[in-house]
Amino acid sequence: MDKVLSRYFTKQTQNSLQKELSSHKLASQEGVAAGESVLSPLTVNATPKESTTVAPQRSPAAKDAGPLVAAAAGLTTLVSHIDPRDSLMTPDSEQSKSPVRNASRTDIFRPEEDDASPPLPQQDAAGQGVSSEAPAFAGSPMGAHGTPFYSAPPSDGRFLGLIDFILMRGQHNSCDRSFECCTTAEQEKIKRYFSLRKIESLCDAVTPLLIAEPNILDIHIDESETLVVVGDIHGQFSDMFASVLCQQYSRELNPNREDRRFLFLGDLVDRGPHSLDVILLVFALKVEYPRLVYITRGNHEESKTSRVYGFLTEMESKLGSEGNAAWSKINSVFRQIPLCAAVQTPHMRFFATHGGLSPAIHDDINTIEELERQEYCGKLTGEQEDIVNGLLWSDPTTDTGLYKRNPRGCGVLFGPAASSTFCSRNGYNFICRAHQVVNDGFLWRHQDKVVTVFSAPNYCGINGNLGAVMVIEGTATKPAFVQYECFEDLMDDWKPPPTGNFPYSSCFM
Ligand SMILES: [Mn+2]
Repeated sequence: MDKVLSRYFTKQTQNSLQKELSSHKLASQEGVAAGESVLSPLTVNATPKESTTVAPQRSPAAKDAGPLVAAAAGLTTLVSHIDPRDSLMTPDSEQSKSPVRNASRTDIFRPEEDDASPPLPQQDAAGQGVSSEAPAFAGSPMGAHGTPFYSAPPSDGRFLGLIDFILMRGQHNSCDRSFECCTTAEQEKIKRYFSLRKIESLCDAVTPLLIAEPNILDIHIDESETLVVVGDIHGQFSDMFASVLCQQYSRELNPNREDRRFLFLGDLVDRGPHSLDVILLVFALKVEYPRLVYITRGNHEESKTSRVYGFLTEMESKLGSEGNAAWSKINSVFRQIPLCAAVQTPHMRFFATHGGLSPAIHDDINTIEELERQEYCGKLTGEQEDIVNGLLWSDPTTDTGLYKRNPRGCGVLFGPAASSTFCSRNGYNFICRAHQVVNDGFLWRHQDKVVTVFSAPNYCGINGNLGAVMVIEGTATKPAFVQYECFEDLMDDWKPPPTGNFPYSSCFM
């Protein structure tokens, strides 16, 4: 365990993680021991416990099943090969119906000397460094490095440099590098972008965009578009960069090379080592491309949770004396994040949220639309609080038809009848949610009325699960899923490609 933790997490987070894993185990035991009759379905504890779902360890056979193929051209191709024989779970009838599409992705690294450009954006006379970024990077978050992340024009322009900086950290896999080991140029960028002033500027830019969005995002995908639905990331920036955002990098595969749209279902922060990179990148993409990037709130986008499960510690570690203020500022943005989404394509319509349902919704989405989401954990009525708790914390079950107490201590367990009734009354084909580790990265339940998507592979470095994203193409009649292994595990065998032979100019197409 120690070996896994030391490889996977920065030293600063290892101690807190060890503590958390211990309490995790306790929470799980308590959940099993607690009688259902102790609490009514809507009773919540003041201090909700975290997930009690822990997947079994990955078998050696399954780990070996993720081959790393070094192509002769020097381009490294990582293929997530999912063989049914390597399945970690006993196949059940629901799971076997899942439409599976194995992932194939192109490695997106480029050689280190690539770091010589782009030039640092120049600060203006007042030291604001804001307006001057736009011209240098306008329309090209990747700057001189290659194709822009999005071909669409940016809405603001001030945060293209930040996007470029964080993408470069992913590209060079440099997040784990200590500050002292970075080059002077890298150190300057870290000080510049991971500063309270920059974070406040970004938060002030993203907040009005989020406030303007309704509690239930109304997302329409037309025939030519593709929506990538992303479950929990939990600070696993390497996996988000290499296996989630590659859905956009590989857009040459899309019809008409359309930009792919993303819907993040929350739990971007906590637990993993790089919540700061993850949240700043998603916020910056939201500001610059508001129609291409959407976020719904998870139970970790909440100060009482992110204070305890790693994000605050990470912020204080990385920003020093500014860490607490920056963490507070980001948490003030969290309060404005929409609660769920209704996604409509020409061929399907589904409801998406982080956790799930609540009996307080009464199968009427008007109850969700009417509440003041920024007042969650404070001024909402008890009934409204239960609605948000359900959306952020609930889990599906087959132990009951409708609802029962959730051993997490917050939200509820909702059964097949609850899912079916909610979908039929509101015209949804299914519910997509995140919030639980599942071995294959996705799992259909409730006769295909509920799908769980979890995008953090080998969660916490110990779960051995695959990650997955749900890909909704405008022409498709059913969702597809791209699965992937943990990037850090694959990196154990990764060797940098020979300098000069690496065809990096095409890697971001
Ligand atoms: Mn969650």
